[in-house]
Amino acid sequence: MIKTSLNSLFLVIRKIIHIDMDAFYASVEQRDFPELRGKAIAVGGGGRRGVVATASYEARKYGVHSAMPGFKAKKLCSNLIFVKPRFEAYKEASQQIRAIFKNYTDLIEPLSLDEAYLDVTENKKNEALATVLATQIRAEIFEQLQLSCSAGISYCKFLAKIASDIKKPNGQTVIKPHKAAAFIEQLPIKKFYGIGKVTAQKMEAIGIHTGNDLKQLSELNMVKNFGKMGRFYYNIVRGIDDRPVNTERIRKSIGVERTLAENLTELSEIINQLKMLLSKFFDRLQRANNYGRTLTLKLKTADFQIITRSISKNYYLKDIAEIEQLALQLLQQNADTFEAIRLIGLSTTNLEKEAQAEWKTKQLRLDF
Ligand code: DCP
Ligand code: MG
Repeated sequence: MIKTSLNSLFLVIRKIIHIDMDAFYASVEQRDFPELRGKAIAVGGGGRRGVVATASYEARKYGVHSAMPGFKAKKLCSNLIFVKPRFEAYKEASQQIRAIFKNYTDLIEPLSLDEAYLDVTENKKNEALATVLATQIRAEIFEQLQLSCSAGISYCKFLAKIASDIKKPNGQTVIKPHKAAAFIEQLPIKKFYGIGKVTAQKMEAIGIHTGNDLKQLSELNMVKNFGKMGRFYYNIVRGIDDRPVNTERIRKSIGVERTLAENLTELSEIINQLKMLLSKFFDRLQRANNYGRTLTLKLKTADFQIITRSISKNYYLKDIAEIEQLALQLLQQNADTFEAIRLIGLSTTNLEKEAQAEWKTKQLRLDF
């Protein structure tokens, strides 16, 4: 009894939002080219063997969808307009939405250009209701980018992801913990994010069509039937998913490199280049306010061989004079391994912020 109540003291129910842009590429095109608005358009899919990347909702009414061959899409929808993709524009929009997410939380895990998980258990707005935050985020995205998106809100990634699809486009759905079991039980297997197409077919073949069907399998049977993933399925079908929101891939290295205008053979010239590179490198470290314990020198020889040499300390390298001395040491110790150099680079790994982030994740896990 005592143990249970102590545990519940530390139980943190997380609040996860999954945001997914609506008809992303197509919406960017319709935004930027008003003549395309309200029309059935497909991004990609042109040419003889093209495949549709995505279609506007107007085109989806005809059954046009992602990954469909262009000719088939045209058959379904004769007035379909094919538009060439402009990846730069999608990337820019993606960066803008991520900047908006940052106003709410630093715990952001992008899944692709147009979707991300946000852990808003603690958030920069001090707002207790994740649904309110989702509404605000969607409004802010629409105001700044004139693009709509949908949101799923729940206590875990699995449910948040599925929820964002329910009221698409331009809607949001919350799945509260006490509603999770019933929701998952009625969920068709093909909607389980994390169960691949092939596995889903295998499940259907043995009569598993819904969450409820899947739930009947023992853990042992799950593993027998579906291998390593079996345990994951066993858990998600019970609404158990502790996977943390993995903060935008934690940076593992910081570096700079430069391809030289001409191959350098003289050690003194290489040293000069290295010193110039060093100031740029140090500037980056300072701006990131992130320093590493390992320094690596990279050289590409005139015949395209890559030489890397590293040195590690048990403290973070924050002093430019020391970094210079170590870099020169790495260069001079290896001067007899090359004749001419065409590229030179400096990088650092075992970063301070990486270590801090790992520590934080471990702490968070302990709280469960
Ligand atoms: N995409 C692609 N090829 C696919 C699927 C998607 O190139 N087979 C691209 C185009 C989409 C973007 O990725 O615009 C995002 O994919 P989504 O699955 O989120 O689809 P959409 O955002 O287009 O539509 P939805 O409103 O259903 O999210
Ligand atoms: Mg999308």
